[in-house]
Amino acid sequence: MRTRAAVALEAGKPLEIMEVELEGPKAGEVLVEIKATGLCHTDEFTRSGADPEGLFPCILGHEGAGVVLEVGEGVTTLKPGDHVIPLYTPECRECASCLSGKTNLCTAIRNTQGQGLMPDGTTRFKMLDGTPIYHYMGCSTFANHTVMPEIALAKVREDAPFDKICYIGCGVTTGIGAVINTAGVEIGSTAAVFGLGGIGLNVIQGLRMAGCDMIIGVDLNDDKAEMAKKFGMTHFVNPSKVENTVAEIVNLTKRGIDQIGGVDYSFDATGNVKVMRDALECSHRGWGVSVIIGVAPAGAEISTRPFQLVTGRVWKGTAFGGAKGRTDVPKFVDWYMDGKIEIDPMITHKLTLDEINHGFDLMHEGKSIRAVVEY
Ligand code: NAD
Ligand code: AHE
Ligand code: ZN
Repeated sequence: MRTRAAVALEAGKPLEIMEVELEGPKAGEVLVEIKATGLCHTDEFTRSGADPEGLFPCILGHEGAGVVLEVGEGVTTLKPGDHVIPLYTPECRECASCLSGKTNLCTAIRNTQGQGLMPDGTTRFKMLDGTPIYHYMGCSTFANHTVMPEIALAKVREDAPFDKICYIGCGVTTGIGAVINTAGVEIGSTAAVFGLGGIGLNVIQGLRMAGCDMIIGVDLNDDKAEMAKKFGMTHFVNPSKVENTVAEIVNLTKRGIDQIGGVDYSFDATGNVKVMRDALECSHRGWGVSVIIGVAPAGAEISTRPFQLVTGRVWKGTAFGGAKGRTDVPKFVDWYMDGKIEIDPMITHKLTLDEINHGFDLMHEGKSIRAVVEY
């Protein structure tokens, strides 16, 4: 069939909207009509050329929601008409990682997914001249139709609006999951969140749900503070306006007769390795846990004095908020529909597919939290 897509032809170039060829689903695969997709900073990371795994031409997008149109041979858990959220972290429930119960990082199709291919080693997308187009994070939601493995689709309730729940496909689950699954934040904790964008705001929302007493938001852009306050931020630090961000956070959190400051939990949602270091070092001696969410460009490395860890701080990372996609994503959708989590105010812009490059401009200008393309 033919479908419309925003194609990344080359790193660093605007996406080009065009008709592409899409082959139908093979065994174990599903054809999905994408109804809406969010623009995550990770899409921009790859579009820009900063992603060591970036392949071109490709169809980006990994934060979508849609409807099953057709299923391939052997597909048993989905049928045409089902509403689904694509999963860049699938859940096969059979690989060593899934069976370990210790990680959400299913390894069933990771190798081919990282090569921009379907599990059989081929692509379903082609340009009209026959040039193959790579898949992206196994999802490619910047196309009106896509083909996905059955294990990479979460079936969700049918009364949930696509233009809101698409955000559960990455940002919402990543931010809230980082708090609940990865950090395991307890009631009464103190926390610092670096980067108050589409991910950081969801970390803040997760911290409020977990019953945090103090939530310190950190961002270079003062305009991000207003929305963060609405989601539960209690204090704001702009690193460009203080001499030392770590000292500022430590001072805000001094307690006890020793007056040793530091947050119980910190989160990096910027992708900047210097910020990751600050996030670790502002966490409390003896027990502070710092979680890396941000994705850093090719070649970037983190560093700190080992003494920071010797003295009890723990440095962790999280992908998709530690969520097991097929099991947990339907629950996130229920939480949204039951009013337990908020999504609507974070979707600051709605665009058509033709306007998608404007969505990346808004991201660069710091004007959007989430721009969502509706097909
Ligand atoms: P975003 O662009 O919406 O937000 C980033 C925020 O960080 C902005 O508000 C920006 O002003 C702020 N910022 C940038 N540099 C800063 C600095 N030096 N100090 C303080 N604040 C700074 O991006 P997003 O969609 O929220 O994504 C955030 C990061 O999380 C990206 O690196 C993205 O690739 C990554 N991410 C990771 C996962 C995962 O599973 N680990 C999932 C989604 C996104
Ligand atoms: N391709 C990059 C790494 C990108 C990355 O870390 N992706 C996250 C999801 S970001 C969603 O917005 C992830 O899930 N990683 C686990 C995985 O297996 O990809 C690089 O540096 O090579
Ligand atoms: Zn994302």
